Amino acid sequence: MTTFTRRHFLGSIGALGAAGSVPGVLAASPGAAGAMTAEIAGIEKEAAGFTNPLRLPGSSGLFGVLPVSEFREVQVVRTEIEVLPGRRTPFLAYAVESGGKTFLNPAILARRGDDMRVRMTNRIDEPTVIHWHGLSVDSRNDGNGLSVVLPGRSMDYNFTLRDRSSMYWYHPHAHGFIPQQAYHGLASLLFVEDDDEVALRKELDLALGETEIPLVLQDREFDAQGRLRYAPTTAQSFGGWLGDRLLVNLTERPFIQVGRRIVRFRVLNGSNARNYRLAFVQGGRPLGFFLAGTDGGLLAQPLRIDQTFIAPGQRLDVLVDLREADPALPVTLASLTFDPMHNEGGHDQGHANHAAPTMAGMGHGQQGVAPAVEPSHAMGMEGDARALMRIDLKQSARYERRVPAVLSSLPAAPANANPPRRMQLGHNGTGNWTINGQIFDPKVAALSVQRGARENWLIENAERSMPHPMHLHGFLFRVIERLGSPTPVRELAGARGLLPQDQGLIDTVHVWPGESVRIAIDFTHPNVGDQDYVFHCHTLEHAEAGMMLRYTVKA
Ligand SMILES: [Cu+2]
Repeated sequence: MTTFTRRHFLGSIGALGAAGSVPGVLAASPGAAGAMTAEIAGIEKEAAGFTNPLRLPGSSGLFGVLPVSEFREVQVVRTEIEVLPGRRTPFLAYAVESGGKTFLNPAILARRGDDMRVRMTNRIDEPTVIHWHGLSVDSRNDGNGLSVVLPGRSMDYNFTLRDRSSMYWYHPHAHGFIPQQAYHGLASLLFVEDDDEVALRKELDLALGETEIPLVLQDREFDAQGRLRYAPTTAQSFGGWLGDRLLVNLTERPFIQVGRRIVRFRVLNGSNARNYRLAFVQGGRPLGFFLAGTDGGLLAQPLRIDQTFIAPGQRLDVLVDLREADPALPVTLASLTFDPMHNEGGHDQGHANHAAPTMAGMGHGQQGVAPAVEPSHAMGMEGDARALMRIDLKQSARYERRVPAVLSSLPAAPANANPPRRMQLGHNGTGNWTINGQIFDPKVAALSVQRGARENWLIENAERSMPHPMHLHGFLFRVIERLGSPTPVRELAGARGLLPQDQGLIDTVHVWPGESVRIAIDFTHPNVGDQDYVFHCHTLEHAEAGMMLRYTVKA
């Protein structure tokens, strides 16, 4: 760790940005640039030792690519896989047999308009259910946990994939079991493709698994036998569980080899609680890149940025032009230093004191939540500068493509003068997170909205709180404005306080301590009858500790 603070870094970014549409870029100062160089040099040194080839989606096995039309059954099973080299790790997985091959956690491929018709059978000893994260489906198929599948039982999913092209994902959603089951392996990707998607792949000559690479970011802790360790203390059940090892596609310390061309990375933060500040770095400085899409698909235009946060549940679609890189050096995908703003214990907001040993404990100084410092988490602190993956550059065929100026026809966020519905995020001081003062009760619909209504919601996070990535089931939405953002967030923001991801259609919005974020939701859908969904924090431990509400869309 360097002593370098986020302000130094933030003061120095943006000097490398090419396009003019970057929100919040600031002029570099020479002193800050030196500190940034030192931080990034440390990250690159860490990445130089990475020796494990990145796990990529293949034609079978773990993350095997599987067209949605080629399977009708998925089983939730206990199995073993090799996560750390030479070790067998007990693991939970979605298992599919198709065409004589076995898939674990298949990367499902669909065309917009395709049907998902699959029977899920629960072969583990706990209730579970699959939630199709980001898809707009009726509440039964959403798998929101209001009904679950008991051990030995099955559930049939049957719906049409109506959403825009994007990388969605699927994971368990049985309340009481979500963080453990997701942590032990239940999560994978679902790609929906439409004409915009096909056009982009053609324009940039992209191939999934080769020049278009999904990256699932997760943090995990292992015991001496190579088993996943998930044993949150009371404080961690409230604050969130952080693993000390960073995995990309279940590969620790990974590297890949790619040509000097435009490479597309489709990034999912599949961690329970960890946030990342993503950047591509080389030679002590960040390389700029293009944000092409968010949770709900492509932006209207690519946005040139140097870095962005990604919170649990969120996805980013990025284009990196490696012709801008020095061919003699590797590029590193990094998570840069940031203040995780865990302010729930009342220490001063805005101090980047993540290196203090109490930061991993969470809840310190707060009545009813015991402080807990896990020495084994010393390397697992959120906000530390870390290397995620090394990207080695190789000679490649002549490549002269350019990032297109227009990606999609995503309309601007709808204006709405109606007074917003307020969603106040907080906690009760005794270990539960709350929305509007309420702890989640699955039996109670905390609010109802009318089908077809267009609403603004104002999500207000308390000053003494933690960042909360708030996920809405059933509908994607747009961000209208951010107010009261803490300094390091505001420094990345453009007009109306909006961050780069706020330019897209999203299903999960990150709300920092002290922030009020206004979102616009269109509750139009084709489903008949009342529909019940949930709205919750995607820090999985926060949702389990109460930060979820049930809502009804009235027919
Ligand atoms: Cu939260």
